[in-house]
Amino acid sequence: MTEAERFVDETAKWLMPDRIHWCDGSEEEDARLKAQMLGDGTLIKLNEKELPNSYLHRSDPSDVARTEHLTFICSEKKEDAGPTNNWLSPKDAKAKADPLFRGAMKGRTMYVVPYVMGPLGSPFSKVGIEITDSAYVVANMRIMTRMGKAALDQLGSSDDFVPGVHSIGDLSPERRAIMHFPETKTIWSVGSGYGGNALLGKKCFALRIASTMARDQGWMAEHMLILELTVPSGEVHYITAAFPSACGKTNLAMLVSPLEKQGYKVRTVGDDIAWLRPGPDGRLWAVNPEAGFFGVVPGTSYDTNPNAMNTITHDTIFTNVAVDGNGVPWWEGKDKNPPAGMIDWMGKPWDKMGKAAHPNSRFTVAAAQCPSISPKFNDPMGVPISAIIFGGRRSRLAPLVFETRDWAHGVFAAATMGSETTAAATGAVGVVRRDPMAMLPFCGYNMADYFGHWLKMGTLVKSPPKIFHVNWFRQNDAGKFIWPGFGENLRPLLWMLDRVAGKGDAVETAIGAVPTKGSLNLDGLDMPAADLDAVLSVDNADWKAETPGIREFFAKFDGKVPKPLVAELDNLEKRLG
Ligand code: GTP
Ligand code: SPV
Ligand code: MN
Repeated sequence: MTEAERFVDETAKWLMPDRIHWCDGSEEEDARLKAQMLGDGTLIKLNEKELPNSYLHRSDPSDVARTEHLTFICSEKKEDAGPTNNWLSPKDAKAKADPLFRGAMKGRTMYVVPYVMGPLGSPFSKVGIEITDSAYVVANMRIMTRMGKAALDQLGSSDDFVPGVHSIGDLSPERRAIMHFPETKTIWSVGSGYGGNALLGKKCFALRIASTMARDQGWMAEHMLILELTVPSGEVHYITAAFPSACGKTNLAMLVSPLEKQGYKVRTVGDDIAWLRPGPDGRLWAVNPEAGFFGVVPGTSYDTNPNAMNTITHDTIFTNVAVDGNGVPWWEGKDKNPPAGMIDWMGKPWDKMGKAAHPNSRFTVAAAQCPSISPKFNDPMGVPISAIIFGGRRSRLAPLVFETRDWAHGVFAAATMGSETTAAATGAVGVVRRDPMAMLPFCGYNMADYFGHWLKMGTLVKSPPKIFHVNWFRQNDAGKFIWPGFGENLRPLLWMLDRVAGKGDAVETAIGAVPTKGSLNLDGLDMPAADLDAVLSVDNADWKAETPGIREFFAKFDGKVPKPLVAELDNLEKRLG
């Protein structure tokens, strides 16, 4: 018996399914599961002519986003989870989970989903096995990972895989828990069928568990997109960017260059997660561990993200969007004309009072369908990184872009970044919180140690990338976004590449170097000078008001925050006067 078979055997004794099905990932299997889900109402067929082989899933209305308050790091010591994670001892976690899992699959089928995170055959890819009772999860995992036979082939008789146990339970938030055991590299999730709670390869494995592996093995697992930018000389650069959930990663990764005619071309390597490691050439290299996109639907349109629109024209699973009388999905921001006779995301006739689509409605689609996918997407070695970007949603304060002074200052800017909360997690929306590296909900260990790991990585990589910070979301007094965003975000990227090459003008400010107005390529962009001033401005008084919150955040870690970062804060306060 292999370790995988033993894991399945033991889990079956615990969850007591009526049937066990090992997923092979084939088209026949996928078609069979979809037919079954159409039969039991889990899926609704969309207009076959408009969107071939595409489906709508309506999740339970209480199960529409990640639930961070029900997500736990279960390490032996509380200190290893740190003050930013919910902690349970493994013993208490097991005691809590056992009644939720025992017999949970009676009358159900237990699906065994072997999957690979990372390109097949890559020395950097890793195998997971998710056990689930949700056919919807299986269909999503087939898109989001390299799933089925290919994964079992890669695993062979090895015992090196991350076991995950998932049951939708009764979908009640009272009996929901997403548990991670970093010491045994195990994931248990019960009571939710949604996204990051249930597709265990994504946030649970590729970020929370992988971040602990990365700490131990000298690499990094990050909430980052990977973008390829070709410049007129033909030179190709790769850039990663970490923004919190629903803050623009998918959109930046798929941006359509407004300067394509001048030879600036953008391609997509990844839109949510990057695994980075030092390469033999002294640079930092990245792979996208995922095979698909689980993207935010609202706001996606032919104006904002044509590449996404052209990706989701077929073979797509939509979750919690609205649908018109012809079986064509609709969402806020798709176009200005909501069709008549629309059914909202909960399956009721849309009353036009509430949202037609849930703000965290999503598309699941294979990366291979994306017109802008990079030829390097499946490259087992990944791509070398020229620049790292951090950013968030700040209606005030943060300028469009700034460059940090060096690696330690960049790590400080990332570790202290703030962002307004979004609908990607349950809870209040629009509240500023500190979200270090956009990893607050995804770091599998004490974030003070994680900051230390970041600092250490700067020494393991001979020429570490420059670190920048961006904010596409600054608003004017009327509450309108000042910067046009989307495709125009190429312009700050070009300034960054200039800076990496030792070119490009900048003004030194207390927080870092901001472009001079003349140093941004604004060719073809009609933007009032006053708006440009506003979006590039750094207000020392506003930043001064920000630092006590940063100090308070650091204080949570009981003196564990690495000294170089505390020194950076002292220096920032000095520069602010
Ligand atoms: P997750 O998948 O949750 O990690 O989100 P993400 O970081 O990939 O965010 P995404 O690109 O899906 O964008 C989230 C929302 O922000 C969407 O409604 C977008 O339309 C909007 N958005 C993205 N980029 C910009 C931008 O440059 N300007 C403005 N104003 N909105 C943007
Ligand atoms: C996020 O919330 O950052 C997502 C969606 O990418 S989920 O898969 O639910 O985590
Ligand atoms: Mn994300």
